[in-house]
Amino acid sequence: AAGRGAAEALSFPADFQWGCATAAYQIEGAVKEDGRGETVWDVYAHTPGKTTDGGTGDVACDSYHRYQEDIALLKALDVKAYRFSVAWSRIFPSGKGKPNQKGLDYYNRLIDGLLAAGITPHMTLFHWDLPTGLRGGWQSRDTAYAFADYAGFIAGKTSDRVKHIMTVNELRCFTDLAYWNGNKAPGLRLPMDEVNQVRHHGVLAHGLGVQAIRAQAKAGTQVGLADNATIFVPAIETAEHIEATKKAMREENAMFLTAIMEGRYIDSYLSAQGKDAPKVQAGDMEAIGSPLDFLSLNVYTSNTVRAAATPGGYEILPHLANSPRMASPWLYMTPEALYWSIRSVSELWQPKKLYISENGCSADDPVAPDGKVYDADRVTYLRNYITHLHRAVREGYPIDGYFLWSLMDNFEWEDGYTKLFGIHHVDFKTQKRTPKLSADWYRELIRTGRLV
Ligand code: GBH
Repeated sequence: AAGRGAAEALSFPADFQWGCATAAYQIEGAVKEDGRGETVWDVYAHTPGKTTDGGTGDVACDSYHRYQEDIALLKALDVKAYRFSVAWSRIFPSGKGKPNQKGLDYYNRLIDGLLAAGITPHMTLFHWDLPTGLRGGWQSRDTAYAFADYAGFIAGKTSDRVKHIMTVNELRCFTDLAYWNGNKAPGLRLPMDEVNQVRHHGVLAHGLGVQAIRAQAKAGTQVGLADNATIFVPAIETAEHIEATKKAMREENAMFLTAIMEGRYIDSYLSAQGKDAPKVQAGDMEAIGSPLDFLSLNVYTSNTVRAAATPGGYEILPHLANSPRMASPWLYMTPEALYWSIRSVSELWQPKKLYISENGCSADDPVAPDGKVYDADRVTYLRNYITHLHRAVREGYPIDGYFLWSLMDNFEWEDGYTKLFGIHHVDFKTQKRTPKLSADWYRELIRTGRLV
C-alpha cells in the first residue's frame, strides 16, 4: 500500500521526554574536593577485592569538573531531560549537621547550565552514596530521619528550578544487595530479621523524604522515586497468565514498591517473614504510603511468569543457559519488560504519571580503527525495548518520558570499569567523550520522534 513505510513507523508524542541518566558516584570523581564527605562507596571501592578491576569512583568521568562538557553532549543529542543524582555528602559531609555551601554551589551550576541549554533536570537525592558519618548506615533508623532532613533542605534550595525530584534510587540495591547479598557497599551479610529492618528504614527514608520535600519545596514540585521493582512478563498474553504476572509483581515487591503504593506490608509478606518481619512504629506506614506525583521505573530485565496449578498461584520461570543476554551476566534481553512493567504497575496501583528512569545495557564495545565504537548490539537492545515502550504509549498508559542509562561510560559499582553502559565512549586516560553508534541512533529517534 502507498505510504506503507511511514505508516509503520512508530511515532511518539512530540512532547515525550527523552532523556539520559547518570548518578553522582558513578561520574563525578573529585571525591575529596570542596568539602565532600566520605561515603560507603569510597570505603568499599578502596577495599581490595571488592571491585572486579580495583576501580573506584575517585576520578570516574571527572564530571565534577567537566559538567559543562557533559551538558554539551546532552544538547548535541537533543535530549529534553537529564536525570542526575546529588551526592548527599557534598551537601552534608557527615550526613547531617551544617550544610556545605560549596557542594550546593556545584549542583546550582549544573542545574543552571541544564536550564540554559533547555534541558529539564530530574534530580535523584540518593543513589547509594551514603555518608559514612551516619553511624550504622541503613541499619539505623536515624538514617531515615537524616535523609528526610537532607531531602527537605535540598528541595528548598533547588525547587525554584527543579520540578521533578526522586527521593531514592533502587531500594533493593542499597538494602538487600548491600546488607544481605553483600556485593554492594557496605557489603554486609546480615540475618533476615536485620535485613527486613534495613528495608524498612529504606522505605521509611523515602516516605519521610516525600513529606519533607512537600513541606519545603516550592509549589508545583513533583515528587516520586526511582524504583527497580522486579518485573515479570506473562508466558502467554492470556487472562490467567496476566493475572499471575500482576500477582507476582505485587508479592515479589512487597517490601518495597507494594509497601509504598499501598501504605502497608501485605499479609503474604508478613506471614512469610514471620518473626523476622520488620518492626514498625506508629506513623511509619502512613509516611511510606505518601501519595506520589509520579513513579519512575528502572527497567533492565525481567522473568517470565505463568499461572500455576494452585488457584491464584504463579510460577516464575528460570532463565536458561542460552537465554539471550547482554555483557553483564544478569542482563537478560527481555524487551517486553518495558511494556509489562508499565502495564502491571498501572493496573495494580494507578500511578498518576510514569517515567522510565533507566533503561540501557552493557555491551561489547569494540573501538573501530576510525576511533568510533559501533555498538550494534546496544542499538538492537534499545530498539527492541523502545518498541515495547511504544506499545505502552500507544495504549494510553500515562508514561511521560524515558531516560537512557547511561549518557556515558562510567563506574559500574562492583564491576568497576569492566562493564560499560554508555552511549558515549569515555577514554578514562584522557577523559575524551566520543559518541557511539547508539548515540547517533538515539539522536535520530529524538529528532524524528519515530522508531523505524
Ligand atoms: C542500575 O541498577 C543502577 O541504578 C545504576 O546505577 C547502574 O549503573 C545500572 O543499573 C546498570 O547496572 O548479579 O544477582 O547481584 C541495575 C539493577 C540490580 C543490576 C542488581 C545488577 C545485580 C544482580 N541492578 N544486579 S546479581
